[in-house]
Amino acid sequence: MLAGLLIGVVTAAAVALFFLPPAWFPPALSPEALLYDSQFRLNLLLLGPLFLLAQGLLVFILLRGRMPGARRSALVEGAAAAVVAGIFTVLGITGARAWSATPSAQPPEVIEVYAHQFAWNFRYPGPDGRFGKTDIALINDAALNPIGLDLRDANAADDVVASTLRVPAGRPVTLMLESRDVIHDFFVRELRLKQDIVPGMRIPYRFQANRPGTYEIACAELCGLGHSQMHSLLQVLSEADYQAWKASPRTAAR
Ligand SMILES: [Cu+2]
Repeated sequence: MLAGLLIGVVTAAAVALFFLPPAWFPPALSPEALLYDSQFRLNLLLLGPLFLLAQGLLVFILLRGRMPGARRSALVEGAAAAVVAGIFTVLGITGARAWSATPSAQPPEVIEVYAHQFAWNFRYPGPDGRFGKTDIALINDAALNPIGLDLRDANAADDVVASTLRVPAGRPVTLMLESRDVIHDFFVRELRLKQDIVPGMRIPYRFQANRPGTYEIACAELCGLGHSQMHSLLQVLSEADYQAWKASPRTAAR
């Protein structure tokens, strides 16, 4: 009896959270984020009623107690399993489509993202369009070389390393995500993106931000004592502002 009432209250509270405005997502920033939002709504539409039905039945059965002489029905159980399998197949196919959709064929702006305990750095290739060499032995935070840029390499001379991520609005960007120590996670709410960054791997993420503005980048993987301090900013600039920033001296990047 008590368990039934408790489950009823918890279910009602969980459903109420979806209707309170502060708990909802901030406006989407990219076409990819809009796709993920529609996938999320589809999940909610298909699974929400099923969740309520299952919880309602559970509460009903707990309040009513065991019925003498009740028997299992293989037909009902089989039908329920088939409905659930059908729903998950549909969600699997539509979800895979939303995740792999590439809205633009334009070549992307490539920016490297370096995560470490407990800061973010972003590298741009500079006017030559080429990333210079890096060497783990050259990493030196005190000398303002957090990514180990090898300045003996000609391609590295014009590379820009910044602590704020600036991207142009309205055209595709590919981030190459790397970590120099432990697992971190690149999280921007407006992009609907949470991507783990695994040491030893270069993980690409392609997106297109369509609305100029400033958005928070947070680390979403508990990565040590300073984890809560590990955040930065994503600045989406108009094309003119982005080109002006790129043309400015490299000290402006800091
Ligand atoms: Cu982190």
